Amino acid sequence: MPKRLSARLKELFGRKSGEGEFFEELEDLLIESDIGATVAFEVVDELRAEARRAKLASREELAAALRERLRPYLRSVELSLAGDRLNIFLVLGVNGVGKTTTIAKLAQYYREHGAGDGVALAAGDTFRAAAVEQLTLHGQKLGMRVVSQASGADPGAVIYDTIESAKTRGERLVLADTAGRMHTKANLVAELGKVDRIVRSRSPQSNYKKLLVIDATTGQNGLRQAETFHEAVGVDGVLLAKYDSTARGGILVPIAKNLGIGCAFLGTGEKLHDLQPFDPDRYLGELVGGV
Ligand SMILES: Nc1nc2c(ncn2[C@@H]2O[C@H](COP(=O)(O)OP(=O)(O)OP(=O)(O)O)[C@@H](O)[C@H]2O)c(=O)[nH]1
Ligand SMILES: [Mg+2]
Repeated sequence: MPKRLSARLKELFGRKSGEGEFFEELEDLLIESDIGATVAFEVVDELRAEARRAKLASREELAAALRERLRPYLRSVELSLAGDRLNIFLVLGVNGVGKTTTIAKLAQYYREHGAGDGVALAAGDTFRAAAVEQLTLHGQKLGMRVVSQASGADPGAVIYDTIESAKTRGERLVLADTAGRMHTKANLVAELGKVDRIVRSRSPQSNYKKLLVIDATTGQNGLRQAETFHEAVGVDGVLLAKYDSTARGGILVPIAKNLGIGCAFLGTGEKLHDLQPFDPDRYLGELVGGV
């Protein structure tokens, strides 16, 4: 795996390079980390001016200034459970980004943060053959209820069933899986619109959130995915999965800047506890490092 941005910044800051060269390289590194060219240019211009004005000299000062400059571009979303009504989180995203795994992690997280065992998992991916099995297995491990129908069933019907039974049982949270649909296929996006309409019309009082899983290793394409899903159904928050497997991870910046969507969680591995609520300062501390 290529080196993380923080490691490369450390190298750059430690090298004796001329001012012009230094800031150019800094721009390149920021762009390579997925934060987007516009933000990289803006931030480095500001930093260059600030370094001259305030005579920032030490690496620590420059790194702190860089973190401070990037901070306004980050947005976090807190996903706490409403206490007085059913919470419904619909988990979206293209193939293989980590939706089903993330659902299991969310189930574990909310078990410890307000829902107890009152969590139901909806096997809304009726498209891929092994998807129901995969979620059922997670449900067994977690000791949580999974609602499913046969492969090929209408995902809207599965999610509707889950919501109705959760209401009857007084459960707190429904976590609904969906098929990994390619964001270029208009018909699949339309199907998602149908699921969305069903949830909104059948459960208008609920705390309903649509969460988009983005794979941190996919680079700028993540922004395109977010645009497509946001346009199709509206996205309330991003979950950045596989953050442990990438040297980049800056894609949250253009997603927040261009679409105004904040990040709710980082996925940091394949295990149930590998999920962190998103903390922008901690994230910047890791991304940029202290140098
Ligand atoms: N390293 C790492 N791997 C992850 C993370 N989240 C998911 N994965 C892995 O990514 C792979 C795909 O995960 P799934 O949860 O099946 O992805 P999905 O989006 O449900 O896939 P489809 O249903 O096929 O669209 C699995 O091997 C997971 O273990 C993460 O945060 N870190
Ligand atoms: Mg899946």
